[in-house]
Amino acid sequence: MNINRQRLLDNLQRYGQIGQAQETGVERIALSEEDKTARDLLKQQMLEAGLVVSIDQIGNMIGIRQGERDVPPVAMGSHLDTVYQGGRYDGALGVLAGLEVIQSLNDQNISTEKPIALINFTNEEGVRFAPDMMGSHVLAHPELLEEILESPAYDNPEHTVGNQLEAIGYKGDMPCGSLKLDSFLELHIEQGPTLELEKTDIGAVEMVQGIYWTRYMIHGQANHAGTTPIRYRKDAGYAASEVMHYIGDYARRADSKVLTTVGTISFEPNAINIVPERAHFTLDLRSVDYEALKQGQTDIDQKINAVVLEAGLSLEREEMVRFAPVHFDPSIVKLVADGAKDLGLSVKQMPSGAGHDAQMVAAVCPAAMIFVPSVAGISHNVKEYTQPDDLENGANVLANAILSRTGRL
Ligand code: HGY
Ligand code: MN
Ligand code: MN
Repeated sequence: MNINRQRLLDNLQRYGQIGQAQETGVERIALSEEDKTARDLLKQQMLEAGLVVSIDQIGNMIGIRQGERDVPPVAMGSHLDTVYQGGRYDGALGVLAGLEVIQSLNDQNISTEKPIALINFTNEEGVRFAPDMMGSHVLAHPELLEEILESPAYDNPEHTVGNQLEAIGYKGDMPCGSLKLDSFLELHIEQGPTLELEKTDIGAVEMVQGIYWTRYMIHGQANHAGTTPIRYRKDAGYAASEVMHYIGDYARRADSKVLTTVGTISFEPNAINIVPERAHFTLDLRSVDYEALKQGQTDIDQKINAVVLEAGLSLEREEMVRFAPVHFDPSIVKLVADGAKDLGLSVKQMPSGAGHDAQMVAAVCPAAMIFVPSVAGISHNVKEYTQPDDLENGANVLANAILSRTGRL
């Protein structure tokens, strides 16, 4: 089965204008007005495609296309929320290609034995509320719902996941995890350089690396920049810069198996002539190797404690995310790889550097991912781009994998 290329491209273009950032980017932060606008459009399109639409308690949007048998659906989907100044394909491709598969099945009057589910997961990016992959995480672990509904926005503790879901009208009543799934497939841009460099059409993703997110606050003492001799200073800013350098060097060692990123840092009171009293920063630590991930966290925490102790400062530390590496179901990975080959496409089995909803859903059903190339490997950037042929290829691989999993009538 082939999807309708132009309809998919037009829809990506349409969603790209919801929260448009600069020329080609998108800023559609989870539970924002822009997220609501995109959700409302998706709901309308799901209903027009004949899906039965439900919203669960964490705001996941689930559209079901009935099958001939009343059994768990084969699911596909991703996320419509983005990072700040993000791209138009990260997440949206997986949701809109899934919608396109449904629309194409309808156009071609294809019925399936098993039902099909299309899911838009809440807050995959985690740039406003922790944890990331939030909606898929709670779908897999419903016992976390109450705690995560209380999760405060980084920039405004008055805003919680719960009250912001209510504010946009997507705090649903479907119990999280109540829908059992047969399997799950997520189409996503690679967000890295591998497929383009190796001139390969499709990535059959075998695993997702582990992700640890930690937030730190170093406490010093505000003081006058001109009158305070160095030996009297309790300079939180200087300590933070020493730690940041260690963190950066840690990933740059020749034998390093981890990636480290300090993506946010801020000082208080943050004035040119005041020795910083407090330094806030975050650590994003990733590895395909679970032992290296845990060792990296231990080493970096030891260094931070030593620097803080040595400087007579104090430290606050909060573990935001602890996700172990996830390996996908080999039979679903094979479905992707074989499907790509059947379409005459080149395919590479590979890991994912980025976190994805599929890594959460894999806890409750067999799951895997389909990657398409990112131009210059750029993502989480307004210049994120994927060629139309690659978008179409990815959607066709998704369509055929779903069809073969559902059993075409
Ligand atoms: O952080 C990640 O890897 C994903 O984009 N949420
Ligand atoms: Mn994504
Ligand atoms: Mn992302």
